[in-house]
Amino acid sequence: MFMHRFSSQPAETLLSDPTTFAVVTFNGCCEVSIPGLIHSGIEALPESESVEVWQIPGAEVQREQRGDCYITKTQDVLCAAVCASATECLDIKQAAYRSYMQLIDIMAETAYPYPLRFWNYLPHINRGAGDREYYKVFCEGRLNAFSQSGYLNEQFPAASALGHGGDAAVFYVFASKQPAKHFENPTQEKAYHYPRQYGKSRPSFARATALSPQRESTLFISGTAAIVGHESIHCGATQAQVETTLDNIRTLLAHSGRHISALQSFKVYLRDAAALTQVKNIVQSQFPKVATLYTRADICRDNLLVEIEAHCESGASAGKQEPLIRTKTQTLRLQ
Ligand code: 3EB
Repeated sequence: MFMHRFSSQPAETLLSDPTTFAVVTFNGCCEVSIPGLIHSGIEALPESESVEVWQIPGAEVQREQRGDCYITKTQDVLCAAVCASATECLDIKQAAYRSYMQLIDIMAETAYPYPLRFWNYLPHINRGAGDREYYKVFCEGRLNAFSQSGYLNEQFPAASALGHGGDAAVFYVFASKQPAKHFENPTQEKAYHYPRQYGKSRPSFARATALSPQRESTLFISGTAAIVGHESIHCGATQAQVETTLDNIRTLLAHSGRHISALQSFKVYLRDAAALTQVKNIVQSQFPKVATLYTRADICRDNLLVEIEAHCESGASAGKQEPLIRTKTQTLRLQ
């Protein structure tokens, strides 16, 4: 249903196309002020495109503003985005709660009540110690909003949560008129069951979310990192973290019944820009056909160096099946 690609065209040109569902920029600016256009706050790395485009072939989107929220609708899906200012972000628990309540209210009002995927781009995500670490406090506000709105753990959708160098936050959601289907990774603890050491409130997301059964070919894969069980592994080792992350994505694809050839795009978030060449070499050699955007971002645990999110569509290209290739790390782990 979605066509996800990266581009260097001006946002206005992309938005003038009625099939353009959302345009997300990666130029360090963090703002939403036009429906359909989201400035993430994250920066693309050199030689990467600076814009991502979500299009829905055949659709005629409607764009509108509702209060602080900027929305795009088709017959089936909604995109809603909201920004929290630098001042609001001083209390990230409240800012996350308020922003999520706004997005959830819009989903209810417009009758797209089933979230498919959230993106959370936050300032200074690793600031603070113990339970006061910024990301953990964000998780408290997010869970409060979900709980108060009646969402159960099993209804949380796919998500990404990354940090940038700015001081505001942007939150956006893709939601559906039809119930979605959520998946977990059998080699990872469910995020909403992580042990207490990761904060007062557990992270509220699923490892992947598919559109309703009729449209199951679309799969949103959450930000994925070198986490096995609930623990970060290979801390300090970029190459091993990237390999484990890619293995986690393969496991999730297999578990959700998707073939590798369904992978349409990757977005790679790197804590250290200097690791770009090394990471690119690994990703390109393992997935030469997947369109990939490389960005500089802080990962929500300070011991993680890389996070990768993915989008899958199995349509026209689904017939071109390639053999499943297992990497050394995955083979070792499966023993
Ligand atoms: C993890 O697996 C790594 O809090 O929304 C990945 C995807 C991560 C989404 C979120 C966090 C989130 O726990 C971090």
